[in-house]
Amino acid sequence: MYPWGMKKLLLVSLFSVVLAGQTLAAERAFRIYTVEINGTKFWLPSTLVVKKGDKVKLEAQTRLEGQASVHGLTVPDFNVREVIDNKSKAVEFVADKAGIFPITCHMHPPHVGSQLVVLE
Ligand SMILES: [Cu+2]
Repeated sequence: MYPWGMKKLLLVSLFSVVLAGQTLAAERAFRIYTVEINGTKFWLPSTLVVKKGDKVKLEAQTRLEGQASVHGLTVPDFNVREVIDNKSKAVEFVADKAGIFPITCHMHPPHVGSQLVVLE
């Protein structure tokens, strides 16, 4: 019922509307360090903010000496569980759900490391 040119135009328009509704996933890279201040260890920066669907690339390293230099980097909601020492280690995952998620140390449970904020 539509001429071929009109059908093509309709298809292109429809495709554009679908694409405009999508937020393209990006790659978010962070360099994070464990530091200790007055006996409390935590990750810096303490809050990482990304968008849902982003690939999160962390370069994690502790800035502590000797035995105390080894800590866990755990983001249970994204199945991340790594042991980090004072050499840089790459950790990658896709933030496929929105919310506020704790980042902790699985080796020393009382640590409250930091948080990942995934925006919708
Ligand atoms: Cu720890």
